Amino acid sequence: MKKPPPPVRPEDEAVPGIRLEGLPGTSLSSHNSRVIAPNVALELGLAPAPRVKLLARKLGFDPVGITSAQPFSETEAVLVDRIRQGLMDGLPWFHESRVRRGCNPDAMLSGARSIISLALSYDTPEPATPDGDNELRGHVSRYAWGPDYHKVMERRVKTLVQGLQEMGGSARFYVDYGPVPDRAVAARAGVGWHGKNSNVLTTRYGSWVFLADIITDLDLAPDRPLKKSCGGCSACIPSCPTGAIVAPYVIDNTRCISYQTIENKGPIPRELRPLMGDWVFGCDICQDVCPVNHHAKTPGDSAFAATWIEQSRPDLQALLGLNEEDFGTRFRGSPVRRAGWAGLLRNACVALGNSGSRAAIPALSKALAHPAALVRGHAAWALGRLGGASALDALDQALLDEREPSVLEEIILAMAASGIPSLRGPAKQP
Ligand code: B12
Ligand code: SF4
Ligand code: SF4
Repeated sequence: MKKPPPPVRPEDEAVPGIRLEGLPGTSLSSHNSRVIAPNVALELGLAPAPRVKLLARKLGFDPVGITSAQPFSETEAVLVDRIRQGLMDGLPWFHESRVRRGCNPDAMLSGARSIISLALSYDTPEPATPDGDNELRGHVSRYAWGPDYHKVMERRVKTLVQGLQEMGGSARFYVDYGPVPDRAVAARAGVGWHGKNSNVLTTRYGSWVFLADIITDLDLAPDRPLKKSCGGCSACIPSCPTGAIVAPYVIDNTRCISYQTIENKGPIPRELRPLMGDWVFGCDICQDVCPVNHHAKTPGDSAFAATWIEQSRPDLQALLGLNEEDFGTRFRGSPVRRAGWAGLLRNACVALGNSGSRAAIPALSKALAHPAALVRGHAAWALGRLGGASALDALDQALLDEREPSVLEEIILAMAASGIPSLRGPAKQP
């Protein structure tokens, strides 16, 4: 007797009602092994929107949604207001003219009719910590465990753009870096909904998705926004250690650990350092606590999988010992590169200072002689936070050798924090 076909799993349905399994040119048996054949959907005689979605699903994007190229007027007003309130401070490139352009698709592609919103999940398993591991380890946010998502997504988006061109359309795409408000596009296209931690949440993958957009002059039938919200949940708001979620859906950029560890190239404000824990690149706390993420069980794209514990939980002392060349080699093709050599070592100092472990003192003492003043200053802070005689000895020596005023200030404050008598000022008379 002939075996009945296997039941259609939800993830095999690219477009409701269109079963992909068994169609020529599709290979969805393994979630990530797609055979790319842009002409297949054309051969099937599908309408343009499902045709585009089928191609996108075959490239691994999920969910995929379409919205019109109408201006994002409400978003524009929200974003301009955030800039004016100082909530986007620290990102000089995020200015009003960029927002106005990004919220008006026609300004980016003349004759724009539709926008395709593409999500790609990076929710991959974390490598196991080796048995008996005693290293002081930091945290890298999940999105940066694997290769740079811009590159991974760009390759696939370009194939989709090629498909749109074959359908007679012009297209312009953005993978994160453009002025397009990716989350607002995704929400309007029904890809997900706005969470109170400001991330877009999807049904299958929670918020563990990257977003990209293609603006096209093709007329594609739009999807509707999802009728979903966080409801009564607000777990992410108190979870943020730096108080960066100042209200539901509102992030104060400069309080966010993600900004401080990745985008800020200067000193980290002293009042934030003790609150940053062991995050050395990005931060996932407000996503880790999210119940939608706990319920999302669909595995993400294996292109982002980490194979080595150092990718997700790096040895902090080893990071601090990297020279510039080692940094370049180790983080080639990784999003972590964006922090820069000195920036990453600065972050490692803060994480070691927060570790509470005096085992970090020798590595931090050595970092007091680092060529970058940024690293020396944060090493001093960390030594002051850890305290103890050997930390104070190292700071005392550095006080004599240091010439850079900003580092001298860190050293003096660190010594004062540790209570070294000579820096406390004259003793009070009884
Ligand atoms: C600038 C930026 C940052 C900044 C500022 C973060 C921020 N909250 O805006 C910093 C460096 C801090 C950052 C951090 C992160 N980022 Co970032 N970032 C961007 C970037 C370039 C622009 C975002 C932006 O426009 N911000 C301005 C704010 C005001 O916009 P918004 O968050 O969309 O605001 C919306 C909501 O507030 C909503 N809203 C307002 N009021 C209300 C009221 C109600 C009732 C509702 C329902 C909604 C709502 O409307 C607004 C407009 O859409 C985008 C890429 C892009 N081109 O869009 C990536 C992007 C947002 N980042 C991304 C990621 C992955 C992150 C991190 C998770 C990385 C990490 N692990 O460290 C963190 C998350 C921090 C957080 N909780 O937001 C992804 C988000 C994917 C997703 N699922 O949402 C994006 C889309 C990049 C990408 N293409 O994949 N990021
Ligand atoms: S990413 Fe971290 S610091 Fe930023 S809002 Fe979320 S919990 Fe707060
Ligand atoms: S933790 Fe709760 S409030 Fe925050 S994004 Fe997730 S569901 Fe929404």
